[in-house]
Amino acid sequence: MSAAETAVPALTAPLTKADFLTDYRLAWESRHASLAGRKEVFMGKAKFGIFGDGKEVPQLAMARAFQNGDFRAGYYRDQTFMVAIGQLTWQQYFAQLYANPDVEAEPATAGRAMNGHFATRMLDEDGNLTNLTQTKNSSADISPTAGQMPRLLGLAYASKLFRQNPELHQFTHLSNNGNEIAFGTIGNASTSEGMFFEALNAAGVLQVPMLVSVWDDHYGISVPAEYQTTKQSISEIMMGLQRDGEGQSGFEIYVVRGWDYIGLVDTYQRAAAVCREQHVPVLIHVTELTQPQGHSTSGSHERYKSKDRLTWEEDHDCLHKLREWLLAEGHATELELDDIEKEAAAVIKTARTAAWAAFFDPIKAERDEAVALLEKLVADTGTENTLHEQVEQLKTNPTPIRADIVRTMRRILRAVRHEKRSFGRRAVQRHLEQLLAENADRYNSNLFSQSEQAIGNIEEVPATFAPGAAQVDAREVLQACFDANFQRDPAIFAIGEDVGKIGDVNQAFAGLQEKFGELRVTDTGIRECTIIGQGIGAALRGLRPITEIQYLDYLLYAIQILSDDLANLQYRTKGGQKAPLIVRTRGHRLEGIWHSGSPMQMILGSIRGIHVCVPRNMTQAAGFYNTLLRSDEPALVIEPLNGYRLKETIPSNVGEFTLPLGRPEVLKQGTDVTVVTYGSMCRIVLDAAKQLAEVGISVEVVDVQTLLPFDTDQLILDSIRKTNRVVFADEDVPGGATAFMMQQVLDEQQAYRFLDAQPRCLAAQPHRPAYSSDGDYFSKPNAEDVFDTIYEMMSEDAPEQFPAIY
Ligand SMILES: Cc1ncc(C[n+]2csc(CCOP(=O)(O)OP(=O)(O)O)c2C)c(N)n1
Ligand SMILES: [Mg+2]
Repeated sequence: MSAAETAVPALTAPLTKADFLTDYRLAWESRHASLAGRKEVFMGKAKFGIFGDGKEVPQLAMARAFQNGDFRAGYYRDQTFMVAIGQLTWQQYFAQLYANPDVEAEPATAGRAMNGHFATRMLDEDGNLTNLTQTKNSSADISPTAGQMPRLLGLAYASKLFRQNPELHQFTHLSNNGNEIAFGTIGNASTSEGMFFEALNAAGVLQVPMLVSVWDDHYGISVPAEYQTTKQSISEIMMGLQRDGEGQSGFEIYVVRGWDYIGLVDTYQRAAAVCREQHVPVLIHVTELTQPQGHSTSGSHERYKSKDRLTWEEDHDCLHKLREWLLAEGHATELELDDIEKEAAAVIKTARTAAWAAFFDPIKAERDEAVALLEKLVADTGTENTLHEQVEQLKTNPTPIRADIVRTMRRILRAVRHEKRSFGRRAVQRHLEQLLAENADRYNSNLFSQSEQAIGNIEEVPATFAPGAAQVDAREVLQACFDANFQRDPAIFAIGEDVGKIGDVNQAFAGLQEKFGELRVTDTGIRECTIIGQGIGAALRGLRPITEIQYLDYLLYAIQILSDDLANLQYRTKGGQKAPLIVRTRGHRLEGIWHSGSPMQMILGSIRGIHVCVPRNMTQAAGFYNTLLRSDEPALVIEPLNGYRLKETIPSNVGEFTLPLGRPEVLKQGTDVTVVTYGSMCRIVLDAAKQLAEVGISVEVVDVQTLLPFDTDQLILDSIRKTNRVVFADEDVPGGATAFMMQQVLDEQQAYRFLDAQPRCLAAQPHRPAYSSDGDYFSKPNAEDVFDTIYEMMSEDAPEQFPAIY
């Protein structure tokens, strides 16, 4: 049933009986996989399970509309779809349930995400994108409900750019003229999230080929639609998005029952045609779905569903309905269908057994190898029985995990620490090191790119300055940098609030929309979360977005998606996907509670996997953009908000020079105290250093330049070796990024060994900064604060030379 009539015809080549039976078979394989999966969890072979039972039939219909080059951004119910498009095998499905960390066995996440988190591998062995037009693609799922929606918008937006921007037509491995649909799936209850509404509205504004299916089973865990959705119907309340007719902007909205096989197939064919050909976003509300086994293995739905509801679900189970229909239409006999169901069960049993063996046999072999080495060691040492006991325990453990092996080895090595370093002891130690390295690869690798374009591989090109080069407003340095990069690489585009027509609120893009067109430099609605998602999705598809968050304070609206999606994309796919998104924002210091925040610890704590650049001026910022736009890693660049109108000298190679990440710069040499700082604070600290010089104190000022990565060559340590005193200064709250820097320097770099004085942290007040220049002075660290802090340190050492001021 279509809520709006479209001119697009129904399926041209009708499905045959063989197609019906193929679908029926797959539906039952999927059902048996769900049933078996739950049992595996209850038998203790997996820790948690969430399955796609009750959602099989609509996914078969969706798969029939999904073509090579298309993308999915969905959630944990989509196993039937993933198998139907040939991007998941049942053995891989069980490998994920068991958390097999072998990427060959579990290509979606290498055991890192829990089960039901689907993804295809989009990178080759060198970390480069494969030909995405020849495969069916799924972006990597995340658990936060509706978290797939921002990325989905970006996947769809890329099609619009590929179709409408002729400069992109050369990238034939990325797109076929923008014909790709981004298919989204979401549960009914998850549509209550703000991200859902934000993404749908944005898709309507942008007119992008985004096809969203809502799997509506009336529940979100135990909470029914009465508590989730106005009028209990997402399609009804979204009807205002419905376009008025062909050529008008808006959505097409369809409602179809989840057990109506033919209705579903027809709907998806019509919906996909209009979406693909006309780039009209589509919402398909799939109603009357069920959850035969309840939400997940964490509970049973009998606790919260009425008897009537349970009976209704039994009657409306999409598999039972499909069977009824096949029989009623005479497409199959009872016997044929019984056979298919039985064969499906056997297929799942085989897949499950093979997946378990592939998961468990290597662990057992590892265990046996470790036991052999440990037995030798224990025999050598002839120590107490407890050691024998520990080895015996490991040896006879029927379900060992890798932690058991490593734990036992570490404890036994600990116990024999007084013994002589025998051959056996050395062998265990060596083996332990090897196991730790293997497990680090399994569980701690691929946070960053491993490719040729990894940030550390970008060639360093120093800035050059023509003699007598003009001093310009700092924003013009950025403008020239972006101009050069936009000319160099047609895949680069910038979006954000006020970025297009006026060239951003500080005019670093001024004139660039006129020059490069509206598709390259583009205004967006006020919607930080989906601005980031628009960038993530487009970057996944090989484009090079710069997404702008107007002020650092508003990054809070986007931090969730940066953290949950972008930051761990490489990690959660073990190098299977990448999204080299650059997030541009400005902050630290200007005016008032919501325009001068510097919540750096919030950022550092939540987006590991994304680089964080904190340039002190626009030339440094330009250097970072030049580096990042040549790399394939995501980054956040925080420009100093009070720096756009200061004068800077424009480098003659403004679009070419690159700044390495993780390398601090000594802004002023000194011998008494090292001050470690960044961003707008650099100027304040330099000012204080000048004043301190007047009283005979020599300050070395170090700009860290990037917080992530942080001083990879330990240059700060060199400074502290010389001064033996250190102050960490910034504008975050106390215990914020100053604490981070202190940990990096004292703990990681072990600078405590060279300190003659207590290290100090100088941060802002613990509240948001107040408005006005006085508000700034009394809320943020100022030059006098820096002066006093450093003077006090010196006074402690030499009170006669530096008598107390106060
Ligand atoms: C942001 C967030 N809040 C809560 C959860 C826990 N949670 C997981 S699934 C779920 C219910 C989702 O229901 P629905 O969207 O209807 O999907 P269904 O499971 O019914 O298919 C909840 C609350 C979560 N994963 N993310
Ligand atoms: Mg639901």
